[in-house]
Amino acid sequence: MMQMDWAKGLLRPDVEVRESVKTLGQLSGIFANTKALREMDPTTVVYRVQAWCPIPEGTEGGLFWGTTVVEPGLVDSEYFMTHGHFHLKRDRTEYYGTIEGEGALVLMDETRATWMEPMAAGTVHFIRPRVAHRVANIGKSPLRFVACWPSDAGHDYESIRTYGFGARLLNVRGSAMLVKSDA
Ligand code: S6P
Ligand code: ZN
Repeated sequence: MMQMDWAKGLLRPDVEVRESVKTLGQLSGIFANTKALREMDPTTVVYRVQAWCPIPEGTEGGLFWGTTVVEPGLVDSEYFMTHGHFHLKRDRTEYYGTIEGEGALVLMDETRATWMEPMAAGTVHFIRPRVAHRVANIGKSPLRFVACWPSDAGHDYESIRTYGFGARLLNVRGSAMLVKSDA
C-alpha cells in the first residue's frame, strides 16, 4: 500500500518511491531559444517526478503510479514543460489526472500531428496508443498531476530529443498558443 497526499498531489516519500528532479540545465535540448536558456540559472527546477513501481519495470500486465509537479516559468516565450516521450512499446496507453494548476497536455501522433488538451483541477486525460505526451505549465503556480501507466510501456525520450514535437506551446501576448515548429 502507498499513501498519497491528494492536497499536495504527492506520494509520501518512501523507500519504494523513485524521485527525480529535472532542471533547466538537464533540459537544455528541448526548449527552442537556447540563447535565452543559457542566460538562465541551469539549476532552476522545472519539474519533479515520483514513481511507485511495485513490480519490476518491463513486467507485462502491471501498472505504475506517479506524480509530477511542473513549476511555473518561461524560457523566452516557451512555457516550462516536461521532456515528453513516446512509450517504447508504442501501443501502451496512460492516464493523467490533474490535481491543481493550469496546464496543457501536448499530444503528438506518429505523423507529427500535434494537438493539446487543457489541464485544470479534476481533468482526466486518456493518452491513446502511439501518441507522444508532454505537459506544460501555463499558469502562475505549480501544476500537479498524477499518472498511471503500464509497467512494460518503457520510455522513448530519444525520438523527442531528436525531432521534438510538431508544435510548441508559447505565450503569445499573454495567451497560451500551440505554434507549429520548424523542426
Ligand atoms: C510516465 C509518466 C510520467 C512522466 C512525468 C515526466 O510514463 O508519463 O510520470 O514520466 O510526467 O515526464 P517525462 O516526459 O520527463 O517522463
Ligand atoms: Zn508516458
